[in-house]
Amino acid sequence: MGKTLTEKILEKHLVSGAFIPGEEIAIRIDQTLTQDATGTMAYLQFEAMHVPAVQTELSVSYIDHNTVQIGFENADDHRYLRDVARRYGIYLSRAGNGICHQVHLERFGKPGKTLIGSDSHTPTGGALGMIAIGAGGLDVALAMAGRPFYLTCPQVVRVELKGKLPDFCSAKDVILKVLSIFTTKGNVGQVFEYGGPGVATLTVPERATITNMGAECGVTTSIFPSDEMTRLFLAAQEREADWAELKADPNASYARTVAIDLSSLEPLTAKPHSPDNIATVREMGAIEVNQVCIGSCTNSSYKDLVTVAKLLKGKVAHPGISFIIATGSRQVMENLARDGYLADLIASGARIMENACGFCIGNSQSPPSGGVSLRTSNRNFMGRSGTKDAQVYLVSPETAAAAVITGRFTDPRDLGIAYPSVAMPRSFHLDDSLILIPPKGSDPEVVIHRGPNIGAPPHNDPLPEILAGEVTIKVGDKITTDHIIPAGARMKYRSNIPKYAEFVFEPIDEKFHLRAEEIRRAGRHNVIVAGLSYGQGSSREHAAICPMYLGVKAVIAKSFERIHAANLINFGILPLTFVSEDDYGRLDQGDRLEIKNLPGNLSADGSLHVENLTKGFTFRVKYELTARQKKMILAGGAINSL
Ligand code: MIC
Ligand code: SF4
Repeated sequence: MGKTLTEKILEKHLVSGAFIPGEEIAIRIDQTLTQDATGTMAYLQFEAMHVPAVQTELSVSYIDHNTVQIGFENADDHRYLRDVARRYGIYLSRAGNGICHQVHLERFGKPGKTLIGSDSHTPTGGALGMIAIGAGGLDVALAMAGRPFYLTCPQVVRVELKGKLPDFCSAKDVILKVLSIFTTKGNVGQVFEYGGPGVATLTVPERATITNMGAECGVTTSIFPSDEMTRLFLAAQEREADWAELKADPNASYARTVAIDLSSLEPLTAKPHSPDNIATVREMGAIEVNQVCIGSCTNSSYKDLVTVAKLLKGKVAHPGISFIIATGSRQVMENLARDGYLADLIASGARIMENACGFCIGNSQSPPSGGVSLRTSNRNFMGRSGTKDAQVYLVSPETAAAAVITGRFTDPRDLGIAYPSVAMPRSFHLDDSLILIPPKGSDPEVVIHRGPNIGAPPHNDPLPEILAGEVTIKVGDKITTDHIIPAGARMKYRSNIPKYAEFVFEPIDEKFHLRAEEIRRAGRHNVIVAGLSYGQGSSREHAAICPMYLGVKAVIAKSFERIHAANLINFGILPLTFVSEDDYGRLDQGDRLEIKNLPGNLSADGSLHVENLTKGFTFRVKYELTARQKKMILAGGAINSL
């Protein structure tokens, strides 16, 4: 039997276990990436491991998320990250150089390598034929310390692409189609491996849009073969030597195959408030639009922006539209400038932002109250834009440009203009001067500056004998990490857990932290009850650390998303699932719950009895924990168990 590309790369990196889907494996990690919003905590944890220098082939620290500096906090984080990078042998991509995923694709990703990153969109690197996985900061810190990365061996799903994209349809429409098929839940433990004749028609940046948003499906990662297109992209980056041809065997077998005919696609959108709420742009009618944001790590390649520049040439943004552009990297921005397209975009009324996450994470450019915002980014969760009642739609750059012209939702095919086909350049103008290369190994002389907002990672106690719990909050399905611990304006507290913890569940229930403190003071443990797919979205481990800090010991959900479940375990919080989902309906906020003899019961058969003391009934929950994870949970988290 032949092998999938996923299996080939994972097998080459296996440290323990075998390629048996569903079983735990450990793999060697070649490359890591962090970004500033998750990186500070990751490096604080790395420092606590007392390893003299990073043990990977390459580790890169990016400053791209918290680049709006209102107050000293973010600037202090940037300075800390610069010092830590030099001290421990980490490359530093300075603020202004671009978004981690785009820059990593351009300058560092390599076919056949493994990459983990403390950001859920790390799978963007799969566009180059590498296994690139999003993880919590602690897992990345462990990889930098030379330890393997543990994951559930994935099932490989083949997405077979046929045909060729029609005019005015682009990679965003492909991944929105994928999201309409797979949705944002139920794909945990899978890898989407792209294949078929349609693959050859897509450039690496287009593939990157697709692998990037695979994160919205909740898969472990997505991957494309490394082929002639990959070679051309790497050659354009003067990195042809990094290229190798990689593909699945023709007789490889897959858990499932889904075919998509690119030729039959039409412009799509993800309606508020979920990336899988898909409709055609035509179906939307002529809804009035207030804001258009083009950029983010999903759609801000050179080709994306040149297409927009060409569509808008000679036109000015409709008076009703605030038109925002945030390019993915300094390289893209500089090439647009050198080729004259930046001038065209400025002439069309674009408000040019930094090469950074910016609007995507809601730390700037929030839309007006109740406003409609069309964005080329990857997430439209409620409130993420910074405006609670805004209506955010995810669209392709082509559809975004059409709305800039008309002020309304418009199918770009109805603009009545010819589609500007844009080829990927044979070579990009390259300038890595904003990447600081560290000295080989470590430099113990470097003084690490820490501002007053940077605290040590918090301590957790071992798991108690008896969980004397109270349901602090009961939430529904598809709760994202943006609900659990918001980003945007709150993100500057990432390095200050006591302060950041005040915002746990802020978008749903501002009083959560007060209740949690009260329950903890009363000597009880906080328990969160949730529906399906708990912890979607961002990889931020703060969605586990801050609840841990507030005394949360267990989350009982119908199901969990992968990165969040791993983060909960890393920080000593039990992820439990209902044996019978009906029991979800029988629980309410305030119910007292008890689980007896936790250490003893955890080592048994994978299920636990929970007594509802308030209502007088018992129900069963299950857990899927390996021996390694049980040890970690019992110790109160990974740091304690180390
Ligand atoms: C996101 O897109 O939600 C983020 C902000 O990039 C997060 C990381 C973070 O919360 O810092 C992610 O995707 O993991
Ligand atoms: Fe940044 Fe948005 Fe990409 Fe997250 S999804 S890395 S916030 S651009």
